[in-house]
Amino acid sequence: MPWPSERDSDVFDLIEREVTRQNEGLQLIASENFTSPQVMDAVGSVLTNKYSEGYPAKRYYGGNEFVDEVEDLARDRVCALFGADHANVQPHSGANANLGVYLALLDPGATVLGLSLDHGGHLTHGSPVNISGRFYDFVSYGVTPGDERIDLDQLRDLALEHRPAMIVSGATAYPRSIDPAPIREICDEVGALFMFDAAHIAGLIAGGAHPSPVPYADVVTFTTHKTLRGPRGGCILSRSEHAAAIDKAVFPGLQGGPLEHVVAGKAVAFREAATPEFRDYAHQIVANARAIADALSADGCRLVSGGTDNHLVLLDLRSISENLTGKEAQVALDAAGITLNKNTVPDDPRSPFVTSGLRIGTPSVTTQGMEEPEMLQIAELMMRVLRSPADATTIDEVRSEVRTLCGKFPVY
Ligand code: DSN
Repeated sequence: MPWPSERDSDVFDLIEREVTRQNEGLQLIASENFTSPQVMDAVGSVLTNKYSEGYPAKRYYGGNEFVDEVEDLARDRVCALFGADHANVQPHSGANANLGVYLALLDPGATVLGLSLDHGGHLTHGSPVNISGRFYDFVSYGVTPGDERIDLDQLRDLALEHRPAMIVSGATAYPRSIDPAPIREICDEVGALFMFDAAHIAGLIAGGAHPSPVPYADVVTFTTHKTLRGPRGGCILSRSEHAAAIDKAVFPGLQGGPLEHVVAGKAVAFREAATPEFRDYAHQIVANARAIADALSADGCRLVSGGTDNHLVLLDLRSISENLTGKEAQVALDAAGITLNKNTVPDDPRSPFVTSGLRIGTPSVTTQGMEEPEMLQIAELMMRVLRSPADATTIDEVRSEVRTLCGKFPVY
């Protein structure tokens, strides 16, 4: 074989160190998870060698008989999992899934409503620094100042005023359930299409721990690697009348050759997500988030919206100390082996690089098998660091306790 026999230790030593980091620390980033060995086998397979532009039975190159079956399996499994008419499993990412929908269903410059980024939305929901905000005319809606839930009155008022072609629902930092029914009503009232970005909660929906938007929305997009626990990638579900336009937008409109090794990993993950064990898992993610929320609240912390219904908690650090920023807290917790991300809170006076909040997610620790007692311990460990973020002794002590806790729940 022409391949080098010498191991590329530059790369593989770093991967080994990352394995250790994932095993020995607490992974609380709400958009991450630990995918299964079978998903990783599929993603590491020879399917990476194949070009397969097009769709099953309609490819540009030969040799796709097995790839076609893999992609058909992925499409059939995800349609069955969510009760959808049609699926496109080729988007390389959630951002591409969203862009594919916009390309398929909107004219350039069309008016769209999306949740504002600092109220929990996503860059692809119209941020001016994203292609969505540059090519379409997005108008932002937000959460109420009182209970910090999506402000449906404001959403309706904006819809009546701007008559958008589409309303985008879904979030990346919103700790509450999103009821799709009233949003469908607003869409119908103003003649807008309804896109639901379920990236964060796809696994909760699959497991019955969050209401499904599929019966209400024209299109549902999601990433496959968050609560759904599959490989890194995107997916679009749609009603049949949008299927052809969406397929054409993803390829050849937006992407070239699909990553069929990743599509195979998605197929594996969709089967895993259809099991009774996954249902239990999805509900435990929520129970664990609630346990952390309750513990932090009991310790005097202010949580955005007062708690959680899903996989994440948004902690307003100003309730611990006025001067404590998300940036400082993230660095101190990471040093203690607790990895999560700084996050803006609604109407945050600080920039997204500094922030006043932290986003805490439970998908990964729940995959490890941790339950409510461990969540109480995690909340207590976090609070010790957050009360003394500059204290090296505290950070060392917490780091050692984190390693001991994680040692009881090995991942890889
Ligand atoms: N980066 C993802 C998240 O953390 O929510 C969104 O794209």
